[in-house]
Amino acid sequence: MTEDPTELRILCESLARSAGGIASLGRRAIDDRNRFDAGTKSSTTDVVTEYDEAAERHVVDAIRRLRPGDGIVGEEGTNHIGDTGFAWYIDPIDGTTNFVYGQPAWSCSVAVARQGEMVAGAVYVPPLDEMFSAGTGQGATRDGRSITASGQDDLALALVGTGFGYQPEQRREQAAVVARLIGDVRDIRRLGSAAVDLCMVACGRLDVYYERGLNSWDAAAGELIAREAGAVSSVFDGGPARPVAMVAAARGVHAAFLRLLAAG
Ligand code: LIP
Repeated sequence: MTEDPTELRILCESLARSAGGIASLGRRAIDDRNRFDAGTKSSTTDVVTEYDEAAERHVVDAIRRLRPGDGIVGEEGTNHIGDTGFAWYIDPIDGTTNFVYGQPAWSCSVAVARQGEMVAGAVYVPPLDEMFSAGTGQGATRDGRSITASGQDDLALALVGTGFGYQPEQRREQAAVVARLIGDVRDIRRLGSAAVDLCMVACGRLDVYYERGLNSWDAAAGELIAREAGAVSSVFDGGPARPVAMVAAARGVHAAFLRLLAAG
């Protein structure tokens, strides 16, 4: 089995695109029925559909067929321990609330790590028909064309993305942070998909993204794409990026944003 980041990146793109095809069929079915059926997970607002599950099954089956022995972690319950040193992170539909409501910010995210370090990842955004991807040391692309994070160096002019968890008290605390930041930046956007947010930073459509409480699968591909596009990623106090307290920002505003975040 290949260990080449370029070949792994191509496989990530293929798997993300195939997940997007399954999800898009579901989106059209929801439109045709003019209603959605969804289960819930961590709270009554944390929804999951048959399309999340079908897309994850498709990706997992492909990985197990093509790369037997690799580990696999998926949002909808997949958790295969591998013995090859490679592990895959699958978010079959990131932004499921947007997906069921027909809002545009939802995506299919596939990433692969080697010995715990992400080496390739892809985020496909079906409503935009845009494929973001990166490989370690290869830079990042949107539809095969190189992308870079913004050159923004004035925090007061930075467009900042964020998101909220599914527990009411956590959301109130997160909203209080937004209320504290909003007067010191250009504006705030809550797109609804961490993977999309991170890709927006990667191509300069956002200058900063931050969010507490993500899962590995939400951020695995998007953080690599943002970093390979020249953004700086970290946790809120500046340490190495982790989903629990994710920040990805244009290099010119990253340090200033961390100071603003800490000032509360
Ligand atoms: C979503 C994240 C998003 C967050 C949402 C939700 P999901 O993931 O991508 O950033 O703000 O609350 O957690 O649950 O739609 O896959």
